[in-house]
Amino acid sequence: MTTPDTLNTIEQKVLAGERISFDEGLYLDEHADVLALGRMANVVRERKNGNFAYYNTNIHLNPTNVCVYRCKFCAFRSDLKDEKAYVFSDDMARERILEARSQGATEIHVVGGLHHQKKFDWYVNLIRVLHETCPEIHIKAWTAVEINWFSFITKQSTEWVLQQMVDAGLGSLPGGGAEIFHPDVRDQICEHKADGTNWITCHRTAHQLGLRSNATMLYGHVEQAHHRIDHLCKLRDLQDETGGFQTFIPLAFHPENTGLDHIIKPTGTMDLRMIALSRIMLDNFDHIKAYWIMLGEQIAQVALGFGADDLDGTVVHEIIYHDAGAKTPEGLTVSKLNQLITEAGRIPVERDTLYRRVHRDGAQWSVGDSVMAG
Ligand code: V47
Ligand code: SF4
Repeated sequence: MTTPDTLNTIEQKVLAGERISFDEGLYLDEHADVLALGRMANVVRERKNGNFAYYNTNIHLNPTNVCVYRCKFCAFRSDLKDEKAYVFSDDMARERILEARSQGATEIHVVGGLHHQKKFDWYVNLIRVLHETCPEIHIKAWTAVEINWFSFITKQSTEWVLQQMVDAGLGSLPGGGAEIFHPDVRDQICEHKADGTNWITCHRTAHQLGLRSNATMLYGHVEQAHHRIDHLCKLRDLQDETGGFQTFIPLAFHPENTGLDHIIKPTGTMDLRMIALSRIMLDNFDHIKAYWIMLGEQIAQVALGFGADDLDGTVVHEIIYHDAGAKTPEGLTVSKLNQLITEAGRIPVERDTLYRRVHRDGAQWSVGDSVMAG
């Protein structure tokens, strides 16, 4: 049913802080205009995070691009014998985290391919090398798909795998690998890797072990509105159960050099709709991230008025989206992030991975209390 009354009823619920249902979410996705979505999302955003907008100082490390899987949306992966195949050595990993330290990074974000020949020890050792070199830097590493692969190759439980990683220095899990949970879509774009249930189970286990994690949704490919809403409802259910998610990141599909290169990249309006819709649906998530690398600086900045409260970080050495055609720079300076946020009328706050305020005194930094969240 498409009527202004329906939109009005949903808007009243959102303004009253009430949860909206699957059907209401679907209605918004299919019928609401972007400004109506933004208006509602901004209320939720300001209720949870006031006028603050967060960023962090981080660096990425993708330890190998060799991958046993062939996700159709991925331009990053490589076969074992491809010219572009690479694998990080311990020395390269040390060099990367020392570079992170020299730039004042509080976080290193580590995800990569599932290498045909690397044993579990290689992945654990990488985390240990990073942690022993710079113990002050938070290691956010391995998607649920990678954790699932480690369980497969070791024949051990998810809990065991995560515990080995925590013992080596892992601090939290990023949100990647979620794509779209619904099997009708997953079977078309990444049929062999961990399915939606595995992804959810992995994050549940991580939360039960006391780890925090993020969640993502890859949109703008073959999925439809009901798949997106299903995805958001599954994340909302798990968050009700564990409270372990920190932030949700809608990821815009970049088609270049992928098996889906006939699809046109989502437009700015679609990007803003997804930010707003997720802010409205995920009433139990504290943060929604507008990942500027993916969205571009301009849309990410505007997204701060459409539900987003976080721009991610300085992100030096990004490969995954640049292989898929992203035209954004590989990194932004802190002063540029501050400028984007301030011009959007928000107050910039540097946070660490766990959303604690970062205080800087020259080259030294320390973390304070948790920044407000609703
Ligand atoms: O799982 C891969 C996506 C994800 C493409 O947790 C693509 O803070 C668009 O999850 N077009 C990995 N997306 C990155 C990720 C992430 C990024 C930033 C912050 C955080 C966080 C997590 O990237 C993959 C997949 O969904 N991806 N290829 C592509 N062509
Ligand atoms: Fe491999 Fe990840 Fe690319 Fe899929 S998205 S092919 S799992 S590197």
